[in-house]
Amino acid sequence: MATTDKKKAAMEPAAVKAELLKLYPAKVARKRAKQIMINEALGNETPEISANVRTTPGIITMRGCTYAGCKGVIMGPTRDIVNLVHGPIGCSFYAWLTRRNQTDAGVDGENYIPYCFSTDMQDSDIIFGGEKKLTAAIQEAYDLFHPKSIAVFATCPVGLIGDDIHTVAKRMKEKFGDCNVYAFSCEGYKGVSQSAGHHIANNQVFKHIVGENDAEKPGKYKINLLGEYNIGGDGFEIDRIFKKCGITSISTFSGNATYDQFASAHKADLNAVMCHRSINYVADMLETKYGIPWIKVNFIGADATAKSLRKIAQYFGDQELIDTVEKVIAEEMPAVMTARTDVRTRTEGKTAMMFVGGSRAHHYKELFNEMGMKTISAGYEFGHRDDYEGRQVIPTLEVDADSRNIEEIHVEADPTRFAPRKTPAEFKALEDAGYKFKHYDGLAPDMDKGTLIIDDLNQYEAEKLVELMKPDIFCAGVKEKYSIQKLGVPMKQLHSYDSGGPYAGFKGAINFYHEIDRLVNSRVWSYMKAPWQKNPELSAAYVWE
Ligand code: CFM
Repeated sequence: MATTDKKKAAMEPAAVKAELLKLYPAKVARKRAKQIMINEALGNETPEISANVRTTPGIITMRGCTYAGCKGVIMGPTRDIVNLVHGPIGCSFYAWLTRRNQTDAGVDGENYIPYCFSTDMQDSDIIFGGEKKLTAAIQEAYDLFHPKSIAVFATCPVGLIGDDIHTVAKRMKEKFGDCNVYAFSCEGYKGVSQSAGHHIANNQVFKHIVGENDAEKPGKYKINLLGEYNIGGDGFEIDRIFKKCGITSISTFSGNATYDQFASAHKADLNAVMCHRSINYVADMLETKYGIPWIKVNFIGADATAKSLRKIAQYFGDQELIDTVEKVIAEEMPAVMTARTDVRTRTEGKTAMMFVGGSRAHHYKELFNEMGMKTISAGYEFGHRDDYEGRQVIPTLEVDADSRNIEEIHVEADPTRFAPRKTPAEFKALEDAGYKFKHYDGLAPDMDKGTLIIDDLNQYEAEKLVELMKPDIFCAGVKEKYSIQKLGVPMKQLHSYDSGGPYAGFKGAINFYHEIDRLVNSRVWSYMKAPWQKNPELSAAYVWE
């Protein structure tokens, strides 16, 4: 086994790529070839990758749909908004808590996340129209809960039959007077992946909620945390750290978020962006309309957490905050280092592969680095080229029919509420000191030379990759979990965290070190014998043998 492993590890990336493409028809192979990139250059010379393009029909993609991105990802994690799905019950069921967003009902006690709200469309609604049913469902939710807000989500059939969900929402909002009702045209087919759903959600949240509450918010260092969804309690750990540092989080988009937090988001002085893919639209719009600058942060990885906290402190430039942040880092790091030093004796040099969403494949590389582990192949399900190559490619991105399908809303500076957060001289001083606003380099420059970066990896390629390169751990989602484990390789879900977590911040890093250590060093895989290995009368072999 040892010699085979060595041979696999030595396999040239070009040869691996050729193997992945070998069985495809010529046309499909040509298309996939552009989405499989050998990371040959670093920095701005990153080779180009094809991303955010349609999956070839017939390929078992890891992607989700546009509705998943809008309802499941962006609005699902909020706690006091009734998220009502207009569609068949299956769509509702699959967007109901499967993503493990955590919420804390807080003092007001309002928390709708355990509920599944659906119009439960039937055949007759598809034939005769579902607007009446939707109106009744909104009324029922209002009568039962009197929420501050009701959000309506369109599933595929709604778009196909042409229910006018926006007019229904508008009428109900006017009727209630004390409940903001709005709708999302996020039919599953609207875009090539869940990424389109993020954009649709961001637009509506900005149009219908942000800026609705002008009351001043207390706090000295006020920020919004954008693109943090509180999976497995990540957001709670980040909130704990912010609190210790004296940083006030006005709103998180959207883990454990409330309607009022969204409505007050324009009161913050800085936007810290975690997941660039899902939320950079809101960051841009908040800057244009209200003058709030944004920076990229990452709270996955203890070192990355420290770096992000320092970046926030540097922005405010206040010595008191800078000192508190240093004090917090000094307090938190010893426990992190004890755990890290311990696991590194067993994890150093091990290899990982990660194929997750649109940002985690990058963020989690930090945690593996801290453990001395090497990421040999990574990619996104639905990242855009800027998430791979950096934001400098945005002006060159092709606008195709699929992207045109999503409304681009035009945002201007608010005539009364726009306020620059710093003077031009202060901005210049920060930039001269190397501070970067509105900046993201993407995954590729962080990956080693010669590693494989693959967009929209599919079931077949995932198994092939594992067979060819035999990583010590593979990270993706539940759809991949068991097929990979059957190949004898431990699999960690980086969407749902396999019910574990948090992995963000300092405490999260310690959790992650311990879990990954157990997974990559477990002997359970060596006990996994196939029937032909136990019975000499059977003859067969694993593909990689
Ligand atoms: Fe952003 Fe996310 Fe992700 Fe994402 Fe997602 Fe997710 Fe993800 Mo699953 S918003 S892009 S659409 S970090 S649900 S919390 S884990 S695919 S990498």
